[in-house]
Amino acid sequence: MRLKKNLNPMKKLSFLLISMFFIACSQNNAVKTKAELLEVLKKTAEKGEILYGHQDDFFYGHSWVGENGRSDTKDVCGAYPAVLGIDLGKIEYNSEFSLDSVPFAFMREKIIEHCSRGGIVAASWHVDNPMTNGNSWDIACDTVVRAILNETSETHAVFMQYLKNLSDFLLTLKYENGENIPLIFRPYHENSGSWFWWGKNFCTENEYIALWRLTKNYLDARGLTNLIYCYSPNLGADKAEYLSRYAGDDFVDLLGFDIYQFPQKNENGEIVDLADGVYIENVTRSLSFLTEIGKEHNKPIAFTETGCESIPNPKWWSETLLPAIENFPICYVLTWRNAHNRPEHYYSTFAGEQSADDFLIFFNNKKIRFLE
Ligand code: BMA
Repeated sequence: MRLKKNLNPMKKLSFLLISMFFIACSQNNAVKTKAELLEVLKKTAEKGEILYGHQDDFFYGHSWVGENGRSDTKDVCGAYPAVLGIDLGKIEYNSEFSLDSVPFAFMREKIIEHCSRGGIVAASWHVDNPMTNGNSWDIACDTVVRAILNETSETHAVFMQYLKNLSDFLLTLKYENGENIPLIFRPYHENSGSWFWWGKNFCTENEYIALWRLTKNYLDARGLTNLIYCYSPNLGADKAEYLSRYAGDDFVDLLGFDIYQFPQKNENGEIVDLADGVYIENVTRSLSFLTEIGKEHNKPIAFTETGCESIPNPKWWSETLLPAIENFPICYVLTWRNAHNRPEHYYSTFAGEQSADDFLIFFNNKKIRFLE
């Protein structure tokens, strides 16, 4: 910082003090501990507010990649999302790039920047299959979780190395003062479906729970006590199904749901039914019983992933998403990523996109909060 030469010493001193005060205030926005982050999530819901989140928002967008400071969300409404979704897939090999080609060094930089400004990060982990070396979607074998739990197996050894590499990365996410950044960690998601190797048809309830506990115990032992563990099955039938693979109140801090909208298409790939009604019904039914579970277990709740690919309804934000969520005490809603290399694969708006004007209605709704 350079001080103006013509200021007298007293003025210089007050200028310095005022600047230090503002710098301190801006750093004070940062959420410092796990307890503080939990409090922020709970308070947000109590105030009737919902934080907006977007996956990979700072890393790339619909038609750009790796531009420092850019965000599809900000391009449209002038603000960054409050919650940055990230995915740690491929960190298990200590790779340079994530499964969606994000350099982990850039990811780290953006996480630190976002959290230092008071933002929140929610991390999913599309971890590869430790038995087959296939990806998360490799479901050829239905004994992967069992093998991980068998301490004498090769798969167990491989998976423990995956956890080590994951934790090595997480341990580098620190504020300038060296303290670990509190993060939402959302592993083994959509487990009530059967498309990931940890899915419902590929492990028993007890095996899934044991995998979850093994993970938390390992990360705790590595000093990662700053993580908010988020359990997020896919669209659910009822409370009993939701809780059947719940690892317990000591192992989970935040309860979530992933629910997407799938328009019906004809044989030519044309949409014949947007399925807005089915989506709203699915979301309201699931969030209703999630609200009850949250109260019963004294845990905050969130809508951890959602969207409708290519947003075919230009009024989706105000006429579909908002009515589906506005009456529930969810602390955040997160829309999935806008891929830069698959033109149809986007779940949030971007400059020039057909729902951009409607997104502004959503943005201006006083319940929905962005990074301030
Ligand atoms: C899926 C798709 C994939 C992506 C994965 C992990 O839903 O978006 O293209 O690799 O999530 O981010």
